[in-house]
Amino acid sequence: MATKNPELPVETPLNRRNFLKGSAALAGGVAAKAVPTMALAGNPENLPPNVPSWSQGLGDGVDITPYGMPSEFEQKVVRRTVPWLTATPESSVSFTPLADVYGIITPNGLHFCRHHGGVAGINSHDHRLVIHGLVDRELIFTMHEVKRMPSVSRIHFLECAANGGMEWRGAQLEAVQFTHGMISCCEWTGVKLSTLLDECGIKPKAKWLLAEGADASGMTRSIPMDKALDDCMVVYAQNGEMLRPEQGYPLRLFVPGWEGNMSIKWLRRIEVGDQPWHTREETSKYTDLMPTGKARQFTWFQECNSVITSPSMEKPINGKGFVEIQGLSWTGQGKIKQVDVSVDGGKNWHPAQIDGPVFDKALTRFRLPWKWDGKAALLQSRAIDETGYVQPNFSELRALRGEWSIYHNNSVHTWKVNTGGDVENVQLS
Ligand SMILES: Nc1nc2c(c(=O)[nH]1)N[C@H]1C(S)=C(S)[C@@H](COP(=O)(O)O)O[C@H]1N2
Ligand SMILES: [Mo]
Repeated sequence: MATKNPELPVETPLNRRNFLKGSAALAGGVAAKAVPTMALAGNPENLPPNVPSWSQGLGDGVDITPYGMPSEFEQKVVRRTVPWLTATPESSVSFTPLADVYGIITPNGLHFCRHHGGVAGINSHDHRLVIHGLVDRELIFTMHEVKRMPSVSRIHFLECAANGGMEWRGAQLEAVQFTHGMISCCEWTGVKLSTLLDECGIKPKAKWLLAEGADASGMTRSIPMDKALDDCMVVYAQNGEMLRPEQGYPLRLFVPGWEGNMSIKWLRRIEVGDQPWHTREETSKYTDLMPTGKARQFTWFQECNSVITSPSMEKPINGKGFVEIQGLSWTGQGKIKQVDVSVDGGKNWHPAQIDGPVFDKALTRFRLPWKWDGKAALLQSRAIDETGYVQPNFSELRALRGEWSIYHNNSVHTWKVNTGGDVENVQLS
């Protein structure tokens, strides 16, 4: 599905009076609240007590969809792009529809994409991983050889360092898909990088790795050896199937909790060295411009962050009464410990319920039951991770970092609920 910027799936708030009128008519005057809201949008011929069209004949056989697709009625749940953001789609980003995913696992077809030179269309039989440099044995692995090695499967988020980056200087984008959708979370399967390095034998002087992709951008990143041996993986599968081409098929580096750009896709080469390639001109890195005019570098891990995904601009409130506030939280430094939610712009905080099990460096869903009284409200979430770090608000973050960064915006985010139930992206001073 190569849909570009289809209309956002906004659920229009229901008019309360129509709701009551409609349900009474359909239910023949029986208790209005017993009729589900969805019924109002439906074709009366398919509604009780009629037999709907899909019950009147046989459906498709088991052989119709060898590889299954989502329901045709979910066509608006897709990745989207912001056309003005970049000059070309080959060096750009698409966003995960965070308001329309459930639980903590991102379906493979909805994983955000960030490419610098387009998707490399690799034939896995011809793909090789070369490991060389400060090693006892320089080795070339086929995919078959990589898959023969002891494997691990782990659930981790992957987040672009630029997630939220367009909001540094003010509220700008009109969907949670765009304010926070450069994050996804999958079960990744592959070989621990330490297992591969053991196979080659690293020399005592080895302190850094260079990872290189086989795409047209030939993207490279330097990884410190401590991290490489700690929890990095060379993965070939995501959520139970081989990686999607967009995610680096057939092989990618996965650096848990760190900036997405270090998780080199279409991984073809690892060079072992004694110093970072950052210091050499041929390799780029991401830096954060500070108010002083100096830049921070080696800002590798993704700070503790969270966002409310419903209500949100895509999920306005349908009338007064019960609303479950829901959202996602994450931290590159371990596990989420607590998430607080405010409905009054941060004056009062309420501890949210955390959906377990909570995984290390993984999306963590939170919920808070709320009764909306129909008045304007300012919704916020604030995550705390197991190191005790508390997600900052914008004034705290700007005091530290200014507002000229592109990367690492992990500020508390605010949604303003208006009296009609629609939601706006705002920033509190
Ligand atoms: N070879 C290669 N690896 C790459 C990139 C790329 O363009 N080429 N983009 C990086 C960036 S900036 C990010 S955020 C992640 C995005 O991974 P995804 O497209 O699977 O979401 O891949 C990283 N690895
Ligand atoms: Mo990125």
